[in-house]
Amino acid sequence: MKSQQDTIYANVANKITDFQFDQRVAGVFNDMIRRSVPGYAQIINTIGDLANRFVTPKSNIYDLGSSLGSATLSIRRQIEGRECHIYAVDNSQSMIDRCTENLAAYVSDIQVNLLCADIREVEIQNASMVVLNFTLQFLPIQDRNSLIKRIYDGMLPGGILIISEKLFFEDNQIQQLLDEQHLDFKRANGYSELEISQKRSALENVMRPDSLNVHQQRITESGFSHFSIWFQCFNFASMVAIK
Ligand code: GEK
Repeated sequence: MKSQQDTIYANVANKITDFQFDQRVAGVFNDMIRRSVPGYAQIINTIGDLANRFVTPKSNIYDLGSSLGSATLSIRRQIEGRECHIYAVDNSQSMIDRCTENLAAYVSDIQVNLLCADIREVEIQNASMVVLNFTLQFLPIQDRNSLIKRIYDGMLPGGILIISEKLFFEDNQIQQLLDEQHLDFKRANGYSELEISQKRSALENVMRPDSLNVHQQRITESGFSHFSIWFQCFNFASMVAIK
């Protein structure tokens, strides 16, 4: 996949506007997410491994907030021959356009339906796997419970939901420590203090992390039988829930 280096916040901006998944972001997204999210490559690979374990023949898989299709590609490689449909959904047309190119670059017998739509409006049915890889944190907080409940209702028994998120920690000292460690990760990946602080301001109103407790409660109340965090690096985590 072609991806330019992310320099979006490299120069002083007169005014920092809210972060948007527009054409500029889609063009540098692979570089941006790998340099900003600790463990991203590991999580993408593991999503493929989990697909191999959990996806059942003739079922549906949903990649909600699919961006450039990294999770979809990882899943598709593992489930050849199972006659499944993958639905990759994103409400950014720029992401969908680039994702279409990425998917077309590889041959597969698995059909991927790319939908430019709001994940709150997509019907989930016959699903053996649903992925929310760093997407739930961008939804308004009041819409999160109903989305998880709808996902649960559309899943097959034994199906798996993967939720990866930046986490918020109620313990202030831990919150500060893990936040600093994350900033060090970004610095080590070449982001300047200016880039880090301008991006932070842009995300302030757009991305609102929940705590692990809030995630667990939401998952349990929606009816899932099993829940665990399976990956954590600093304040980034990936969780699994099984119906
Ligand atoms: C990956 N999962 O590479 N409806 C549809 N899409 C949305 C919505 C919504 N309501 N809100 C946000 N998005 C990907 C990475 S990025 C995470 C996911 C990040 C989309 C948004 O357009 C963007 O493409 C994606 O969710 C979030 O595995 O940038 O930190």
